[in-house]
Amino acid sequence: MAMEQTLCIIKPDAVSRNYIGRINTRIEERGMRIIALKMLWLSKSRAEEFYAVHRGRSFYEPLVSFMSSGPVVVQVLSGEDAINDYRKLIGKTNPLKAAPGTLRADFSGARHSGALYENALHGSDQLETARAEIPFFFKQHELHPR
Ligand code: IDP
Ligand code: MG
Repeated sequence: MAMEQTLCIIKPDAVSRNYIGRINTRIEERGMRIIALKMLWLSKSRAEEFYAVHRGRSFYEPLVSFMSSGPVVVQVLSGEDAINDYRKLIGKTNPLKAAPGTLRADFSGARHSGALYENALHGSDQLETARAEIPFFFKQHELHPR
């Protein structure tokens, strides 16, 4: 398996409920390494840009409002097969259908609000996506592979 880097965002629902540490413990216990991280508050226009591929979908406007509703943690994870491995760890996009024990099943705001876009975590879906999403938030010198 190849060493890969992937972008993780801990979304406002999970940050506001104080789940940063619990989520990152699961990521580290899985064997992935956090090689860059920061907390920031996305503007509406930055959130629109990040999710531009979904423009026009019914959930786009509420998703962008949600993603700019409070601080997020953005981080780069590294590990063997990290892109797919991390997607497995977070579970299905619909957090109410994610398998028990996945991060989305355990930490999403949707469990309380029913809003499906509140699914706690973002993860790059493939290599090309990761290669575009990581520089959206980090400069090369901010990554610390180890
Ligand atoms: P992903 O985050 O699992 O890759 P995408 O299809 O790329 O899923 O969608 C991006 C984000 O948009 C999801 O994480 C979720 O927050 C939101 N989203 C996707 N599909 C729906 C939906 O059908 N209803 C509400 N929100 C959705
Ligand atoms: Mg996606």
